[in-house]
Amino acid sequence: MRRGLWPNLPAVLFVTLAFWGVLPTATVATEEPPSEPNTASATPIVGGKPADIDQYPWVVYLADSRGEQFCGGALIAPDKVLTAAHCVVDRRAPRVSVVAGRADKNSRQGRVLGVTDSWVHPDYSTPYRGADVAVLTLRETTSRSVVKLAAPSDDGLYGDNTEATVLGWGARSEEGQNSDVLRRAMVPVVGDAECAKIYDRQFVPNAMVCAGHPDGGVDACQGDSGGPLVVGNKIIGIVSWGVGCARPGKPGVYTEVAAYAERIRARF
Ligand code: 4AZ
Repeated sequence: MRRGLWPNLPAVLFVTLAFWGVLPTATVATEEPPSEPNTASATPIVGGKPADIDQYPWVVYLADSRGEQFCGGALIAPDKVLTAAHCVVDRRAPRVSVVAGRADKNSRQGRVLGVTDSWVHPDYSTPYRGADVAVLTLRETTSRSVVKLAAPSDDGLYGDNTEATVLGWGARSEEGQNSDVLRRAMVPVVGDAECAKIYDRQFVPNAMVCAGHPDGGVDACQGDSGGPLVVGNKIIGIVSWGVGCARPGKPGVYTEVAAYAERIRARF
């Protein structure tokens, strides 16, 4: 039997590091306590439904060295995964793995893929300044299909009220635990002018895009970070931050993929 604190130190460090990836957004989620009961917390991502991974074969999750899911991602090339910078900035590449083709975390479906490199956008500092984008390189290539990146010419996909789909294994309510199964939800894009009114200087229009219903109820939440926001067969956003989850008047904020498409593609 081991005694004393010292043998437990690696475990303490591990837990600290494990939580670090979600802390920046989680902090904001609790910054402003709900002023009234959160109607969204009772609904089942928040307000979504289970998704068929065969319909979204490129959606993946990131797992820590214990195999625990902590973020989402998307295959954008046979050996590249797009995710949020805040998911991986404090984790070294070999400690993160990518799980592809596994809708149910308790199953052994799909594959666990090693990560050899993690590129974080050089302008990234916190999610509220933009550039919340990272590209992981896989040890092996996959034969799964990939999702296309929205490009600057895809303006139309970012129009007010465009119906987008967000996917993830994150929490189903603000204080809830991550979901065991992949979920999806439809959220309308909220125009830059409107979102700037809501989030003031924390919203950077040329780096971020917002999505959510005015009445709340449907949203990405903790654990969904890094996951995709898609329109048709294109990824237009990466789950980045928000104030709580699914609160009325507080849309989710996503990295604007089109704004970073060139830098992302340079990693292929
Ligand atoms: C998070 O903590 C998080 N409602 C992600 C998305 C949103 C809030 C929090 C958006 O990872």
